[in-house]
Amino acid sequence: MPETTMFDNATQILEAFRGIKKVTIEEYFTSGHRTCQGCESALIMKLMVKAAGPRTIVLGSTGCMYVANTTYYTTPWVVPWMHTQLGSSGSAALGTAAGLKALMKKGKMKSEPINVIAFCGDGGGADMGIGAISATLTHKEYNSLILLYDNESYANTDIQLSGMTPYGANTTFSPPGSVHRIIHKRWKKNMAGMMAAGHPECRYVATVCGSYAVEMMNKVRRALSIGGPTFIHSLDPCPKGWDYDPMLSHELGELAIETGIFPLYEVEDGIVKYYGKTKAIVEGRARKPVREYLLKQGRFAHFTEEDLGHFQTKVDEMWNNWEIPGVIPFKRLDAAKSALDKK
Ligand SMILES: Cc1ncc(C[n+]2csc(CCOP(=O)(O)OP(=O)(O)O)c2C)c(N)n1
Ligand code: SF4
Ligand SMILES: [Mg+2]
Repeated sequence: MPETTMFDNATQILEAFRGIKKVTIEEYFTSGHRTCQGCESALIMKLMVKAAGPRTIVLGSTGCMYVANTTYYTTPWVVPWMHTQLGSSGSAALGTAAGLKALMKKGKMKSEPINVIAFCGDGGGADMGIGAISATLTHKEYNSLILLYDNESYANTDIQLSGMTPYGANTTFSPPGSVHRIIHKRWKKNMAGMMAAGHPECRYVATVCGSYAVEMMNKVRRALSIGGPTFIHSLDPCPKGWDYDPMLSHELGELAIETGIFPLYEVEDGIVKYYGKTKAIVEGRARKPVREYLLKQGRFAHFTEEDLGHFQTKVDEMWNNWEIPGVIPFKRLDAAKSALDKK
């Protein structure tokens, strides 16, 4: 069998869409799903596969984007799609990419670059499946994208807190009470920063938000065309878990970025590039107060001024003291020095 382009990790050529009018009209995630009204994770699925195009295999770990999307004989997926175990998005991505390569090498299927995307929720990806994702990001000989859709809870099983749930949020595992108002006191994991910092052979990591759809699709296109394993973290407002009117989904996504809570950036070959409104913040635009974001959501309705102040201080620290603001949490030299001086 002749050696083919697949063996040097050829990928599809997916140019960035230059503006909304240039976006292709074909849909590969269509009607037939049963997600909640205003579900941003469903929008992310639609944009993700639209950006990837028809020669794509999607693998999805258990969670809302599996259960609500493939209920008994119905599915919105037009491309081949497979469910995988809750903590297995990493192994599903790696195994599928390796399987395709082996089949092409043996001449059992036509040799062509096929996109492999595995998605996972925050519970499945940032908690249960983090080891497998990490392993996949070390295998530079296989092309795949892992997209973590972060609705900040184990939503499908009724909104339990995950390692990505924000400080103080009301979930079914952390209901505020009269004795203890704040039950969940841990700060959210920094998934994209962790994946970028810890995997030197992963060429591309990005954060995205569905409120900025064209930019989001272009990050997917970059991730799929650069070669090797890549990782994208998307923050997805969830009307059910966050407790707000579904019409606010888009606005909440914008506010997460404008308050600086969720910075938009990409790390390509070790170089950090901010984009969109995050870039404007880095260049000096004032961040909106976090209360504008938090108080629009029922899950923070129990917050007092003290709680809002604590949240704001933590976000300020991320911008003022981190080595790379919003990306790498090691203390900047001046911030570390003043912390030591205070001791
Ligand atoms: C090993 C395993 N443990 C528990 C479950 C039950 N379960 C199904 S979906 C789910 C929630 C997953 O949360 P997340 O990954 O954040 O996705 P979301 O539901 O929020 O979309 C859980 C706990 C399971 N399917 N498999
Ligand atoms: S619970 Fe949240 S993530 Fe799940 S389908 Fe509803 S809006 Fe989407
Ligand atoms: Mg979740």
